[in-house]
Amino acid sequence: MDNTDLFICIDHVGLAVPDLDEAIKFHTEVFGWRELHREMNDEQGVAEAMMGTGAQLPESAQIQLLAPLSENSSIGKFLAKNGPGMQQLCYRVADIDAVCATLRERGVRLLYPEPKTGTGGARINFVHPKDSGGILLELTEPGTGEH
Ligand code: MC0
Repeated sequence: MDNTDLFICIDHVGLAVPDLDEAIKFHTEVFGWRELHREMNDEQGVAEAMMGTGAQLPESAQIQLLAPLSENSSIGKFLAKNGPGMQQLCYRVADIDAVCATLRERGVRLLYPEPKTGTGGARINFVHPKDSGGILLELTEPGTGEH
């Protein structure tokens, strides 16, 4: 893979929230976001909702509301340390295996040796915040069920 076009676009920004239902209510009623998709991801320890604007993808922006399933989960620990707020930035990729291989060649640490399952059956991995300028960077290759 050459220097250009590792990423397609920003897929979503993930917000850590203590309570998913309350966060969905707030973001729909106050900010006019629409709920596109909701699921539980036991492996990631989250209950999550993908929220969009009225536009169709790729114009639609997306935010992902992430509530912890336990205090020991990534979101549980993030909330305990930082309180609610922006937890991750997620880039969409076409071929996550190729992008991860390129990033590893460039000395970037990926959190998982192989991609795991994310929202809507996506294949996901994360760049450690220490290797991405202090931001937890998620990479997602969308599945067929993603909105
Ligand atoms: C930790 N750090 C962060 C951070 N989390 N920096 C920026 N953004 C974050 N979200 C920093 C800490 O401040 C600390 O820096 C250092 O990283 C180590 O943090 P820690 O608190 O000691 O470590 P842990 O145990 O909390 O682990 C952090 C780590 C973890 C990123 C490895 O959160 C993780 O594995 N995340 C990936 C999985 C995940 O986030 N899943 C939930 C979303 P200092 O300077 O103090 O040393 S699931 C999802 O997103 C799926 C459903 C999807 O989109 O499809």
